[in-house]
Amino acid sequence: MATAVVAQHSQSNFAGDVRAGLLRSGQKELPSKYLYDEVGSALFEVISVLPEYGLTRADERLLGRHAVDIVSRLKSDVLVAELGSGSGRKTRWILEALTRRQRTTYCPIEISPTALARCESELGQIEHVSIVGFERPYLDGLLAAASWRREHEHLLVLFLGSTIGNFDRDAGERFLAEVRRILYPGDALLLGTDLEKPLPQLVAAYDDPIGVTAAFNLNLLARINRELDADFDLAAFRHEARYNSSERRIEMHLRSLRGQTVAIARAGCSVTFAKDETIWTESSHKYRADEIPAMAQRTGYRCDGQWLDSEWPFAENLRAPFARGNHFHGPNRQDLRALIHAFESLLGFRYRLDRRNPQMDSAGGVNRHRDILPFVHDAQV
Ligand code: AVI
Repeated sequence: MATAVVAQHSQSNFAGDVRAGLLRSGQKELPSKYLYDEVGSALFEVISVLPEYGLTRADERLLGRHAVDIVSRLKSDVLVAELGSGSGRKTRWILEALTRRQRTTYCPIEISPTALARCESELGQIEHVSIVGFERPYLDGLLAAASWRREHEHLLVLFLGSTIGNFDRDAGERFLAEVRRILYPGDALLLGTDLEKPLPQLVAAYDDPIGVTAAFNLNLLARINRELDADFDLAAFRHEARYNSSERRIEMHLRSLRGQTVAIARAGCSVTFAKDETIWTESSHKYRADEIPAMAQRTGYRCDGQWLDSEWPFAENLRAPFARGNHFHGPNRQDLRALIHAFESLLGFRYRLDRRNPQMDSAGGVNRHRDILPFVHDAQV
């Protein structure tokens, strides 16, 4: 029953966002979070192994090489929370390094139940790791994970894969500052950032020759056809990846190849496109390694370490929250727990995969480890 509520709730957001984005004056836009339905998520997995798209491999390489060093810089007894865990593959390195010194609770935070299940099957077999997944938007999930930790535990927040690059720069900084507000001194944030690189390399990463990224982008229109009963002719749109040098970002667009009108029944609208008009579907901002410490400072952190990949410019950045004067020490732990519990009983649900809990283990399979209370599902931040 909870799943039905999710579907209804998220579909009405989807319809509203599609209508707002396509009927706005000026540049038409669709939020990039809608690229990731089941088909889009599967296509993204393929993108991540394309020879032209080195980002995911660089992220994995850095974590594989430096996880032990990264973990050695953390205070002991760490609870790991990951924002947008995806399949969880990269996280294995960090969890394995941590389990050399402690039992570890890992809290993946995802709005996609499929991604959470994939993450559990990827990481659920690591000894001494308990997984407590939160099917929530990032900040709600992080608050819930923060309330889960025990008195002596520090939080390590993972925000990998340069997902920060998909936020506009200001919004990204506001988001990191919000994360900071949930952290206490002694906690840490590990942030993956894709770096600037030569233009041909950058464009090829988002416009690969076999067309996987084009399919990933066009799937957004196919998804609108499937879920909102629209009549987009996919052959009348073309994927485009352009570099915006003043904003230092790759933009993905869908270009209308002719003048056309598209009906979107379940969004209650029709949209007219001029020939060559585009829908902007995603931004992927690129960074310079040396701008990251200043960005950390602006959002309430200091940089405790940076690791760079030599094959594909990419940086893993370890940030520690600094206390601004004496007045900021994170939210009071008891207030936070009370707030979360009130929030959970009103709106929340807890998705739990706990391999340490003997009652759950004796119950058997993965699905029986889930303890689902009623919930309201929101769009991802
Ligand atoms: C998830 N995100 C970091 C990817 C990126 O590179 O911005 C999404 C992506 N879009 C096209 N290719 C990959």
